[in-house]
Amino acid sequence: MTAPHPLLTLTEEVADALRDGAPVVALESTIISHGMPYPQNVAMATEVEGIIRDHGAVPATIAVLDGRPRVGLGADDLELLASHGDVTKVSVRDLPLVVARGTHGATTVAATMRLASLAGIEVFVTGGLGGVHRGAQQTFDVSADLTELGQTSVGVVSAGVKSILDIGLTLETLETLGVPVLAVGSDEFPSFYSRSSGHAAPNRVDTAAEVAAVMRAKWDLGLAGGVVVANPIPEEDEIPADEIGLIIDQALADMERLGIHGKDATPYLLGRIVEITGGASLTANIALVRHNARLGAAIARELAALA
Ligand code: PSU
Ligand code: MN
Repeated sequence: MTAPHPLLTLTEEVADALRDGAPVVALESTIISHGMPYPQNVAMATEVEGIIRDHGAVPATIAVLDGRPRVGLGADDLELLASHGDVTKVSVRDLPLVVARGTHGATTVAATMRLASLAGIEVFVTGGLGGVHRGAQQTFDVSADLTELGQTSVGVVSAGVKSILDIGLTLETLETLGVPVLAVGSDEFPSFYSRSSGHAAPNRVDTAAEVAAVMRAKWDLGLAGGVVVANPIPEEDEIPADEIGLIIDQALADMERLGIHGKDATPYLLGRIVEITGGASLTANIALVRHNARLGAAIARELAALA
């Protein structure tokens, strides 16, 4: 591979793995700093790195620390991201700001994809993707995660799209952007807390090898951009769609009443849903990330075997 970008700092472990063509899995940091409460967030981040190692890949959690984009973090870094009050939520448009100012940033799916790609990492595991927000016809609130999926060549493993978003419009936008959407072991596109969403999956796959083959074929064809791998939450961990639906409606109504919008919308909604469910949504969220980590490591191994 070519040398990673000079502005990036890779750990030796990640740099060695990439040089050797060994499996590497990127992880985001907004989920740590703005997606879950402390201390469950740092426990989740640490555990997920362990799961990826146990499944034969090297984890590379990505964030900006003191203005430096970092690929691969240590325990102190994860603790800082989880507990420090002053970590900016960084999507692609925010990257230049935190780098120029020398501050800390937790990267979203979009910014993590971009930094992973600059480092030469092809597989990225997260919980949920950003997408087209409900009411986007008025607010224009469409996550930059979708823009990035349209142009940056990384496969992203998630549990689908939460129904705080408009799932149908999100799937339409992914189609427009030329992004393959693969649901794993399901004919339905999953909705994060629930296995169902009421939307058919654009494509079904049943193995990590199939996912890796689609990713390789896309990029071998010269088609830049991501692949969405939607991995339904395990049955024993899911919150039924009708149950979580009412809670999401309440959280959305609370957000509207408080006038919260823009980049604060997703973090507010996630926090409010944890509050209303008395922590049950957090338990489900952690379970699905674990499940995604196992799949992501398997996909990275299959990709490495194809090379
Ligand atoms: N969904 C989650 N947890 C998260 C996020 C989404 O269940 O932490 C984060 C991800 O980092 C995602 C970001 O990229 O929110 C999307 O934010 P926005 O809608 O502002 O683009
Ligand atoms: Mn937004």
